[in-house]
This record gives sequence, C-alpha cells and structure tokens, in this order.
Amino acid sequence: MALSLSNFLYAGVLLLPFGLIAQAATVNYDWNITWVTANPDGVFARPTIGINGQWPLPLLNITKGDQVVVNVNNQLGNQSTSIHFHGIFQNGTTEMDGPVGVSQCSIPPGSSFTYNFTINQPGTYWYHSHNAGQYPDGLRGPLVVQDPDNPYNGQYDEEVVVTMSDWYHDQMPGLIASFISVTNPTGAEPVPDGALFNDTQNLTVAVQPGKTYLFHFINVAAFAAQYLWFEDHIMRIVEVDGVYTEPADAQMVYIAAAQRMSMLITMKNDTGSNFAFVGSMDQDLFDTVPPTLNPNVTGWLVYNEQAENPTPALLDDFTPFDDFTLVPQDGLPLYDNVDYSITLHLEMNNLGDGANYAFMNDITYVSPKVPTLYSALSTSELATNPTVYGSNTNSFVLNHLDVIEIVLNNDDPGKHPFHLHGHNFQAVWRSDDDAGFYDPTASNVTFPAKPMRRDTFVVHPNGNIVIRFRADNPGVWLYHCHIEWHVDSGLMATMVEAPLVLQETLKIPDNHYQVCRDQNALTQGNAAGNTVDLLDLKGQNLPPAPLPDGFTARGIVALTFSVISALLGIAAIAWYVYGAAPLGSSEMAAVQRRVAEAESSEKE
Ligand SMILES: *[C@@H]1O[C@H](CO)[C@@H](O)[C@H](O)[C@H]1NC(C)=O
Ligand SMILES: *[C@@H]1O[C@H](CO)[C@@H](O)[C@H](O)[C@H]1NC(C)=O
Ligand SMILES: *[C@@H]1O[C@H](CO)[C@@H](O)[C@H](O)[C@H]1NC(C)=O
Ligand SMILES: *[C@@H]1O[C@H](CO)[C@@H](O)[C@H](O)[C@H]1NC(C)=O
Ligand SMILES: *[C@@H]1O[C@H](CO)[C@@H](O)[C@H](O)[C@H]1NC(C)=O
Ligand SMILES: *[C@@H]1O[C@H](CO)[C@@H](O)[C@H](O)[C@H]1NC(C)=O
Ligand SMILES: *[C@@H]1O[C@H](CO)[C@@H](O)[C@H](O)[C@H]1NC(C)=O
Ligand SMILES: *[C@@H]1O[C@H](CO)[C@@H](O)[C@H](O)[C@H]1NC(C)=O
Ligand SMILES: *[C@@H]1O[C@H](CO)[C@@H](O)[C@H](O)[C@H]1NC(C)=O
Ligand SMILES: *[C@@H]1O[C@H](CO)[C@@H](O)[C@H](O)[C@H]1NC(C)=O
Ligand SMILES: [Cu+2]
Repeated sequence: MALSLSNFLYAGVLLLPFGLIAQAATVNYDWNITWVTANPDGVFARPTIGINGQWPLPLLNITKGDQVVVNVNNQLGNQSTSIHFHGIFQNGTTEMDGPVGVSQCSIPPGSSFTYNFTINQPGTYWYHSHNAGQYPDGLRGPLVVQDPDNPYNGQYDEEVVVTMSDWYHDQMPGLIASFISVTNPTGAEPVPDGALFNDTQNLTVAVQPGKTYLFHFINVAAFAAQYLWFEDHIMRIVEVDGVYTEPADAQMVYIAAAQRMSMLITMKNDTGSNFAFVGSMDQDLFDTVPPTLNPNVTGWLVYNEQAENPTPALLDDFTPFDDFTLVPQDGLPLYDNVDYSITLHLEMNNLGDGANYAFMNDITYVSPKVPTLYSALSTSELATNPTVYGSNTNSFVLNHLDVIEIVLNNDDPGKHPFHLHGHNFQAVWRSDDDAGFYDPTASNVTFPAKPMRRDTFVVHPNGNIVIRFRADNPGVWLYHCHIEWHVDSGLMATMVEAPLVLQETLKIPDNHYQVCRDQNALTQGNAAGNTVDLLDLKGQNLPPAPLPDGFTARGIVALTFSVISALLGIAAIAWYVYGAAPLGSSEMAAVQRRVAEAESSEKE
C-alpha cells in the first residue's frame, strides 16, 4: 500500500507477515499538540491548535484493515486535550474512543497518550478533540478510509477531500464562559465569524474535463450546518457517514456539524470556463444574524487556469436533498424487533446560577469524577446498575446484542445533529418541524424497509427522530448533540453497552491510567469515586442547583435584560445581541448579585 508522507507527520508502515491479511499495515503517527497562529478567513490571525506546529491539520488517508497508532504528546502548556476518531467503531477498543470523562482522563499538558486501534470500515470520517469544547479552536481534521471492495471503485478517476466549517475569531474558553452565563439567560449560541472550505476561502480544485471525481465532504464545524451546491454539476451521493448508499442525484445537500457525504461528480467535456461551488451556513440556527456576517464560502472547479472564477449566482431559497430517503447499498433491512426502547425528552432551561443548560429527561450532563468506562470495569456485577454511573451522566445499560431504539423528542425550536459513538444506526423515522412528541400509533408513522444508516442525524425543530441499532459493540458510547455549544451545556447521554463483557475482555493500557495519575484523577469505583459502597454517590459532581420554586426561567430572562440594560445601557444590549465581547468581572458580579437578590424576593 502507498502512504502519503508529508513534512508534518511521521508515518511508518510495517507489513504484517500473514498471507490473508497481507495488505493490513500499521500506520504510526507522532503528534505533538501545539499552539500555532492561523488566519484561514484572511481577516483575523488567532492562536489555533495545531499538530507538530502545522495547521490545517493533516488528512489521514488509511486503508481498510490498517492498525492505526497515534502517539499524542500534549505541548499546549495551558490546556488538556484528547482525540476522538469520529465514526470509527472502536470495536473491541472502546478505551481508544477519546471522550474525556467517558473512556479516558484528559491528557494534561506535558503528558502523552497512545491511541491504538484497527479501522475496518470504509469511507469518510474525521478526528477531533473531545475535551472541554476544544475542537473549534483548531483541533479537528479529515480522515478517509480506502476500500478495495468499494462498490464504486472504477466509477471515478480521482478523489478530493474537502472539509467545511464555521470559524470563530475568539477562543472557546472565553466563548463558553459567556455562553453559559447569567448574562445569556436565553442560551443564545455564539454566532460564527465566517465559513470555510478546507480551512480557507476561495478554494480551487483543479479538474480535468470528462473525468469523474469522488468528493468527500466533511463538516467539522462547532455549530453551523451548511447547504452545499455546485453550479451546473450534479452530485451523485454514494456514501454518508461511512455507509455506502444506492446512488442518489442531488442539486443541493445539507450537511450538519459532524456529518459527512461522498458524491461522484462528472466534469463537463469543454474546458472553457470554471464553476463555483458554494457552502451557505444555515442561519436558522442563529438567534440573531449580525449584519456583517457573510454566511457563504465559495470554491471553484478550475478547468482552465486562465479563465476567471465566476461569482456564484444568489439563490432565494434552499431546497436540499432529503437524506432520510437514502437507501444503504448493502440493503440491510429494518430492525423490526426492538428489545429495548429509550425515550429522551430534550429541552433547554435555566438553573439556579441563571445560566441556560440543555437537558434530556431533566438531566443536564455533568462529567463524573471517574470516567464511566473505568466505573464499568471496577464495579463488578453492579456495573449493570445505572446508578453507579452517577445521577448526571444519563447512563443507560444495554444488553449485549439487543436491538436498541432511541426516540428523541425535541422540545426546543432548534435543529440538533445527534451523534452516536461506537455504531452507525438505522434512521427509521424523522418527523416534520413542530410535530411534537413521537407517537408510534400515529397514522403517518411508517418505517423504510431498508433505512438509511449513518452516525449523525438531524432532528427538526420541535419534532422527533427514532433510531435503531444492535448492541454488538461492548463499550461505553455517548449519544449527544454535535453542536459543541450544546455539548458544553449538557446535551449528552451515555450508553453503557454490555459492561460485564467489557470486564472479561478489556485491558486498559497503563499509559491511559498514567494521565489520570498525572493529575491525581480517580480511576476506580462509582461516579463519585466510592469503591466501597458502590451505590453511595455522595461527593459526585453535580450541576448548579435548580431555580428556586416560583422563580421561572422567563423571570431570569426579563430580569437579566433589565439589569444589564440598567448597568450598561444600550451598549450592553448590542453586546448581548451580537456577542461582541464578554462582560467584565465587576459587571458580571453585579448581575449575579441582582439575580441572587431577586431569587430571594421574586414571587411569580
Ligand atoms: C489516499 O491514498 C490512496 C493510496 O492508498 C490514493 O490512491 C488516494 O489518492 C489517496 N487519497 C487522497 C485524498 O489523498
Ligand atoms: C476570498 O476572496 C474574496 C473576494 O476576492 C476576498 O475578499 C477574501 O479576502 C478572500 N479570502 C481569503 C481567505 O483569501
Ligand atoms: C515532538 O516534540 C519533541 C520534543 O520537543 C521533539 O523531540 C520531536 O521531534 C517532536 N516530534 C515531531 C513529530 O515533531
Ligand atoms: C484539503 O485539505 C487536506 C488536508 O487537510 C488535503 O489533503 C486536501 O487535498 C485538501 N483538498 C483540496 C481540494 O485542496
Ligand atoms: C493558552 O495559550 C494560548 C497560546 O498562547 C493563548 O492564546 C490562550 O489564551 C491561553 N489560555 C487558555 C486559557 O487557553
Ligand atoms: C497496538 O495494539 C496491538 C493489538 O492489540 C498490539 O499488538 C500492539 O502492540 C499495540 N501497539 C502499541 C504501540 O501499543
Ligand atoms: C463527454 O464526452 C464523452 C465521450 O465523447 C461522452 O460519452 C459524454 O457523454 C460527454 N459528456 C457530456 C457531459 O457531454
Ligand atoms: C449567501 O448566499 C445565499 C444563497 O445564494 C444568498 O441568498 C445570500 O444573499 C448570500 N449572502 C451574502 C452575504 O452574500
Ligand atoms: C405526521 O402527522 C403529524 C400530526 O398530524 C404532523 O404534524 C406531521 O407533519 C406529519 N408528518 C411528519 C413527517 O411528521
Ligand atoms: C464488532 O465485532 C463483532 C465481532 O467481530 C461483530 O459481530 C460486530 O458486528 C461488530 N460491531 C460493530 C459495530 O462493528
Ligand atoms: Cu444541539
């Protein structure tokens, strides 16, 4: 096999001495995680998280069957980190999945951690930090897996990888602090400063007439979905999130944060002109659109270097292809016999600190003191009792090989791209906007015979989705919204799949426990670190207290608006609406004081 070697990564290839798997190789990467300066939108240079001093991050181009070994050394100095390989099943290696507090401790500055796993899936993926809302600061990159058995081999000449993203000029730690704050009681998410293709704008892709290209698009955004279209060229969708589909032709597609799509695009025969392709961020996601925001990013298919790159025509509305209609190429039929159905009720609400949080079944996710996987391994037969994982991890214990259904009722006017780790799932139902809660007896609820499978699926505003999968991958897997703001405000649940099987089969490498020891973090017992009484959660991590009785979220919003405007006048409203700059600490303290006073006096 061939590997592209570039100056910013060290790749070693070692052929294994077995006849049948002669093509399987071990691919080694040594990654120093470092701060660099980057200016992808050409208007603002900022500190950005790179690998080995480089950003944009390298494409990982793997062949199905390869063993991947990534040695991560955190050289950031002031932030901890971790890496998640998004969409990779980690079958038999759940400890390599990456989410901090779930399957590992964070990697503190100065520490090293090795990810070591086999990739047995084809298609389009990405990798990103899964710690403290960090990846939008730069630590995210593309991953594609070559497949000798790809049913579309022979139908294209070359492949092209393009990431799409939103981009912020401010860094995540400050943005998160102002997002989850008493000064932002409605939970308005920070609006990006712009959109990117492949971490730049004005991307050019040199093409040759008559050839067919396999485009891999990967949305690595913090927040924004993008509409995507090519002028005068049809996209033939052949893969979503690592699952081959029957070919489906589209003029425009919608790719949400964390979703991927591959399409075949055949070039025209004449070389006279170049053609634009456009990504346009879905502004329905934004509470307020700043007048200066350009939601669009343009790239060009360049047939002719001498010809101009035309300005794309403006569209009046967006009518994207409906991904729910896709059919998996392997024809896997609907799982029609559900063993365990989980219903999750999503809503946003305020807690007693006045800030806005995300909830499923009234629980906002709070990281446990012991990573959930380590609890599963150290609580013997009580590992099947969700209590040991704590009251705020939203843990569900799944029996090995059961067919699981998750119903998500979105009691919120936003769209949310929900991602499951460790699996792809059948997308068996998606309601329209405003359909309310899922009602399996409603006359219009029908399931496709061969549902689309993917690993990230968008629920519509105040609507619902239903997904199904087989619990054939023992491990601890998050199910969460992939909008990073909502990860930070708690929109996560935990699937603890076949924990007793894990206890028999899994061995955690010592370098994983070492990063816990490096920061005196616990690795044994229940979510509170209790190794004696496993059902006693005293001392566990908890969210802020609820709002006092009679003090409503609506009251917080009204009060905070009036306090902010009284304190800071109209300028503060401009800040609040456009999110230009966080409040200073004295203003913040004043707001908090007023809220505390009001809490003790309000009678609604
Ligand atoms: C990935 O590597 C394969 C060879 O294994 C090569 O054919 C292909 O063009 C590469 N893809 C990209 C996007 O670099
Ligand atoms: C892309 O092109 C536009 C229009 O020429 C220009 O304003 C913008 O600065 C360019 N962006 C980058 C990152 O070069
Ligand atoms: C990572 O950093 C170490 C220590 O500074 C250095 O010796 C090593 O060469 C770096 N590795 C890469 C791949 O840049
Ligand atoms: C996009 O960036 C990746 C590196 O992250 C690179 O391999 C790929 O070739 C780039 N795509 C285009 C169209 O330039
Ligand atoms: C960490 O270091 C980077 C690079 O010097 C800096 O931009 C950032 O503000 C620092 N602080 C935090 C909390 O990350
Ligand atoms: C990676 O895992 C394989 C299979 O378990 C093992 O043989 C190999 O030694 C590991 N490599 C490293 C660097 O840990
Ligand atoms: C381009 O030319 C080829 C070979 O002559 C032909 O088969 C094909 O239909 C043409 N494509 C278009 C888009 O006209
Ligand atoms: C972005 O593109 C859309 C679709 O063409 C268009 O309606 C909108 O006016 C564009 N916005 C800007 C700022 O160019
Ligand atoms: C199904 O019926 C509900 C209730 O009548 C309606 O709101 C919804 O739009 C219908 N279709 C879908 C796909 O939800
Ligand atoms: C994991 O591997 C087992 C055994 O090889 C297989 O039966 C199962 O389907 C796999 N699960 C996933 C999600 O790949
Ligand atoms: Cu969300």
